[in-house]
Amino acid sequence: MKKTVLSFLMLIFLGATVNASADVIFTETFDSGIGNWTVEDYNADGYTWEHNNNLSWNFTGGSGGFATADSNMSWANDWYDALISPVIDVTGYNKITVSANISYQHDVDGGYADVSYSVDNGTTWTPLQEWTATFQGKDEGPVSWNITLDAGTTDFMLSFEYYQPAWSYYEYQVDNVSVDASAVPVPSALWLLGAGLAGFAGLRRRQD
Ligand SMILES: [Ca+2]
Ligand SMILES: [Ca+2]
Repeated sequence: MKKTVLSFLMLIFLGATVNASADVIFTETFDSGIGNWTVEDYNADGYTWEHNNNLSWNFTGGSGGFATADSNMSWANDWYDALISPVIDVTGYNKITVSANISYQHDVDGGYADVSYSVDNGTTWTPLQEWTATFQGKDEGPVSWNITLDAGTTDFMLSFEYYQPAWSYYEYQVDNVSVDASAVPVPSALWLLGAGLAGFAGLRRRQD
């Protein structure tokens, strides 16, 4: 009896241990460029996301270089541009935590900065957050989002989109993007719980 209960508890403990670990599956500091991210110049005006290495202009709370969609740099009339991550392999994971340092300086003319993700190679996007007021990571700290993926999901992408309807001094900056992932906690814990209970029931039957 005691041995069975101990085995049961060990199974639960093993389940908890297996599921507690999270892997860092993607990081980007933008310190040496925008890496293998892609840019989408949706308004096709030739001005879009770029790398900036001027520390004194990094308002995200990050360090070194950063990615920016900077209305002031372009003198463009409007902005509609996205910074899109490479495809990140999430095979075997269903819990994702995305974190980033963000700075968005909102202009009186309107506009927004948003973050969204895709699990179908960029065909559809699910919003995580949209800012329509100034938010600066140097004051607010990094931002993070928890996502539960459907079983069988393999591809994960992030998009940082900037819309600005008129010329502005302001900009959307991104730094220190990180994706943490952990493996399928619920089904494995349930399986272990089931195995433990089955063993316990078997012992009870033998005792009867
Ligand atoms: Ca950086
Ligand atoms: Ca553009």
